[in-house]
Amino acid sequence: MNIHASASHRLSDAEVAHYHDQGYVIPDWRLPPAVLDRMRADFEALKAANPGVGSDNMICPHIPAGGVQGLKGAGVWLDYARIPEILDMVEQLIGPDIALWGTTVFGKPPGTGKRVPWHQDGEYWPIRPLATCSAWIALDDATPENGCLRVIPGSHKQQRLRAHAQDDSDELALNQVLSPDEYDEAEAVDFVLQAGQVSLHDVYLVHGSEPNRSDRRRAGYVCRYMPTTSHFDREIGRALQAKGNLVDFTTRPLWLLRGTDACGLNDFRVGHG
Ligand SMILES: O=C(O)CCC(=O)C(=O)O
Repeated sequence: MNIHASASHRLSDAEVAHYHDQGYVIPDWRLPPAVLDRMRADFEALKAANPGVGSDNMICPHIPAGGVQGLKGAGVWLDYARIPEILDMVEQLIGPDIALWGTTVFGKPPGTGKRVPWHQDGEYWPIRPLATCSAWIALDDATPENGCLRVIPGSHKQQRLRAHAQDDSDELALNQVLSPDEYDEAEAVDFVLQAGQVSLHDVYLVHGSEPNRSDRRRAGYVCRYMPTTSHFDREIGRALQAKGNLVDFTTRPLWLLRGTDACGLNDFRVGHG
């Protein structure tokens, strides 16, 4: 599917400054309604194709041939990760050399959708130096009632990974949990989004989300974009897995979406066969 091949969009200077200062931005842009409808239908198809995988955390739907969790994905999710307006905005934030290295649908079902514990993404990822901009696309309206994303503004600034502990309990959608003395929940900001809106956040930003206690679904599709000045280091991935990270990064395919491999260390062949 060719989504808006010729479209482009630029963040304002104020939006770029907000991202760098606060660690996130909710741009003044939204998905065209037809693309949103299509994405919602593709989410239904993804769930139907994967009855054994809970929809709270469906990892790498963009990899058609069995991603993590044995997920049967579909190429259309890669098309969504290539939406030019989103890449334009990401380019303003992380530069012109961009690799896609991951995607996830966090599709919290009504009533039972799980908590995403407070965490920093960098705790989970084998990228050095740590860098990634995550684009979280709302498939549904997201509010505090259905468990919207919550962040601690400015918590990315020290570029420091804070203390996390592992918790494999079933009520959590992720298992690395930030120590409560590492943040002040009173500072949290809710990302209230309408379906089709997007938020962009930095790899060091402290964030999480509450369970979905409402009768409305809260699904988001997040795409992870890395500047290729960083290295997606599969050996670090192996070490993270040995420490309890549930995801295998050793065979994860990377896609170079813009520019070149600036650090020269990234392997774009692994996992594509
Ligand atoms: O969708 C959520 O509630 C959590 C998303 C998240 O942690 C992320 O995109 O990094």
